[in-house]
Amino acid sequence: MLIVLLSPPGSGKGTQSRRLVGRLKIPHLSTGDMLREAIRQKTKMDHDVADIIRNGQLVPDDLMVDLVDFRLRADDCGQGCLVDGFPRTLPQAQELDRRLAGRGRQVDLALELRVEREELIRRLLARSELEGREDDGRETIDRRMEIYRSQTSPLLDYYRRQEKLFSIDGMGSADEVFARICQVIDEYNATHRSDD
Ligand code: B4P
Repeated sequence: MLIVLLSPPGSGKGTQSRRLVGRLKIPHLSTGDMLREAIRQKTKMDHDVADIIRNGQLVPDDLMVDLVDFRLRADDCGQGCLVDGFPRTLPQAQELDRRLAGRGRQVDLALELRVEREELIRRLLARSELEGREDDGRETIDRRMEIYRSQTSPLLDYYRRQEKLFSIDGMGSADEVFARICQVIDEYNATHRSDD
């Protein structure tokens, strides 16, 4: 099962993905983690990714698509993958679909975690205290939220039109949110097994 997780910064993408892959036994592909790791390893890239992330902007689409596509072609993703934080723009989603279709594959499910803006800000500021992530400062959070609104949220309609979108209440404790996600996935699996 190929799942994409689309949600605003601070909505719990990383938190829930780590739990979900333990249950589904599929790899977790977090583009944020991949980029941070590339920065740590000083991997040579065509763009100053560290600067882009520090400023809360989006890394260019061509780089992101190549990075994800390369990872998805690995053997361990053959039975599926949970892609967290990608796609983030319409061109990323369209190119992902095009490349997957070329291999007879597709995105099965797109999950959205819905969290109120004040709570998103609260979580990111709390993480900033704990982990000191450079993109969790107040001004950068606002920029990331605006980029989510203008560039990523149109993807909700893109997947809704394909009847793949499931929106989940992301408020409450991480355990509560996880239980809701599991319910959606269990229902999806039950329906799809009975379609076979
Ligand atoms: P990400 O790493 O994806 O950053 P994020 O949106 O903040 O999500 P993350 O998974 O880290 O946080 P979560 O909501 O789980 O991206 C970072 C940057 O990389 C982007 O800004 C961009 O520059 C670049 N990038 C990544 N993908 C890209 C793409 N496809 N195209 C272009 N650029 C890309 O958690 C946040 C906090 O909330 C945590 O501290 C967590 O503990 C807490 N939390 C979670 N759930 C909670 C709950 N239920 N209750 C209380 N706290 C909770």
